[in-house]
Amino acid sequence: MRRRQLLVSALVSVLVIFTLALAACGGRPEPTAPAEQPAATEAPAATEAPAATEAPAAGEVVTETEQAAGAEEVTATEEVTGAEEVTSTEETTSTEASTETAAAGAGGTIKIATQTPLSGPQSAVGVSIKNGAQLAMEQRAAEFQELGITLELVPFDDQATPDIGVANAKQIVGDPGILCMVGHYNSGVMIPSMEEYHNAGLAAVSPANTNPVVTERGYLEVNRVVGRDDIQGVVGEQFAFNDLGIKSVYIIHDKTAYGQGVAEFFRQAAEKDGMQVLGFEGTEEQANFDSIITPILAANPEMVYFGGIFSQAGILFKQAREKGVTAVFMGPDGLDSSELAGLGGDAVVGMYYSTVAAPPSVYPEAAQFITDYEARFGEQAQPFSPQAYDSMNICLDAIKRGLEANGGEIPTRAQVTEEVRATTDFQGITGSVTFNSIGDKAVATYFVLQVTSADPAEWNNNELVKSLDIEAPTE
Ligand code: ABU
Repeated sequence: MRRRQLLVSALVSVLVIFTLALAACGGRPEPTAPAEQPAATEAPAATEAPAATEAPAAGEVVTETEQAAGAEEVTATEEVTGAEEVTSTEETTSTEASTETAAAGAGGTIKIATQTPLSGPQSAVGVSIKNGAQLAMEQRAAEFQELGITLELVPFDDQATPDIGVANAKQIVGDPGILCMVGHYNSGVMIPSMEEYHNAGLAAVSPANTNPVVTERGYLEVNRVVGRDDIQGVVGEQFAFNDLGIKSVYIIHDKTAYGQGVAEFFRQAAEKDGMQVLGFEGTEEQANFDSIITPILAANPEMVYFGGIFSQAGILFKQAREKGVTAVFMGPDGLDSSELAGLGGDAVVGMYYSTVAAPPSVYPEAAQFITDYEARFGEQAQPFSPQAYDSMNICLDAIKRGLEANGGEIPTRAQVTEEVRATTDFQGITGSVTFNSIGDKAVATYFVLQVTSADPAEWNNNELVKSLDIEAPTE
């Protein structure tokens, strides 16, 4: 018995040494198995912000670039105008990429869903995300047709509302023809919806969600091509403290998982640096911010930081300036939309925002996308649309690898999920994507930009003042 124990112990030691040696050699970690499924009631409410924990240190800074000159100039065309009208939980009729019929005897139809706000105040970005994904699919329709596969886009409107996102997600996973999902825009919608994707084994690639929880549940199905708020919040604070010399801040957030979450990360970093946090308030107000602005005026901070989305921020900042708030304004990537300039006007000129998206002009490989997008949709792409283009191509590449492995037979969801997570050195228009063991982009770029014009058509010409490549944590 004792001999057997010694033998087992020796075998375990050899295995551990072998595993450590493999890791030391830089071997790509195996995808994490899905974590134990929490009961549906355990999924946090979308409006519930993550508990404040110690501000995590940003991962290793791979490269840091100070931008002396402004972003590359792009030709401005029309401003994005409003949303497509669709029913909240019904599939819209987007078959632009699927008009051709599959060749006789060939594989059939493969569907990919999108979920974003296609109506409501956040629809400018939501529609552009859907359009970016659609453009990628349309551009590859012929390639798949040659394999006998008709591609079909199935866009859903989550209205930036958690319950609608979940209801849509149930429909999405209920359609066995859907093999991948590109979305959401709002982390607060993705977090409850991803329980459905996870339960159904459906791969999801987010072009925009930055809340850490999105990947921290360790679901094999859930991935994102952008950075995380535990890093973004710290990047924003360090820019404010170190580069702008800000010593006091008043923080407002929108009470969502995203907005409150990133505001908490900013606050924790500020407190660590000794910056005075003169206020930390949440509000769901959309129109009249008097009750928020009065205490800001009394506190007289050097900076007002808003954790939330452009549709609320533009109005808040405009009213704050009108009421006499002279502080520097700042916020995270939820502010990254030309709609912020449209709503905020001169009040937002000169303000700063961090983002994980950056203008398409920052990415040399996105030049053709910019042209194609404007030709196809008659307006400029919004932030996160290029990321949606890349997310769709990651789904399509994974499906194609599955088709090849199956000798042309349509792959299962499980195969597509494994193939998406195995994405390594994908060369997208927003850079190279390798997913780490929990589905984060292994190294993501974080940008700080300054708004240069009140003209929404000039949004993509905002001045890039800083960019940092930072490795994501893996747990
Ligand atoms: N990261 C920008 C969109 C907001 C969110 O993640 O909820």
